Amino acid sequence: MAIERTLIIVKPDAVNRGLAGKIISRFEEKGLKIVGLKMAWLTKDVLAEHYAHLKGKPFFPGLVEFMSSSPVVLGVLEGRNAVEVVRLMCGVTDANKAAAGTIRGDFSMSTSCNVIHASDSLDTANKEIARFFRPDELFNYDLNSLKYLYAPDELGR
Ligand code: FUP
Repeated sequence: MAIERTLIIVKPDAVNRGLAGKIISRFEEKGLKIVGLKMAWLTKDVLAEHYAHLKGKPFFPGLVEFMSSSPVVLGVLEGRNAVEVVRLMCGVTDANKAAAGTIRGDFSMSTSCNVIHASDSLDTANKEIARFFRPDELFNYDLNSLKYLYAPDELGR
């Protein structure tokens, strides 16, 4: 299994309900590495591109309206099999059917206001990351928890 990168969007409902930190924490606790993180107010144009596969659905105009109603938090997460892992952590689209313990299952009762977006395949992830992040907004670094839990002298170095 390869190390992958995937895109998440903490949606306007989650940002406005004060859940952004909690949701991002879940991914950190799981062991996914944050390699990109920012806040942005998405335009209707970029959302039309992002949700192009849903154009023509009756809920499409409402979806674009909702997603552009406030700033969102965008993240790129890295880890082993990250695309599938993050999708499993999010749960199914209809939050009422999402399993307890998933992010949608725990934080939403809606199909539309379902708190989080996550890329659905590696191919989509690559396109979505490029859509929302410039290369210089993504960071290559080693997760080194020990180094940041203690000062060098506390480790006897
Ligand atoms: P998902 O991959 O789980 O985010 O689901 P989709 O790509 O099928 O849908 C994208 C977004 O469209 C959902 F997150 C919410 C919205 N949507 C609705 O509002 N109503 C629906 O019936 C289906 C999707």
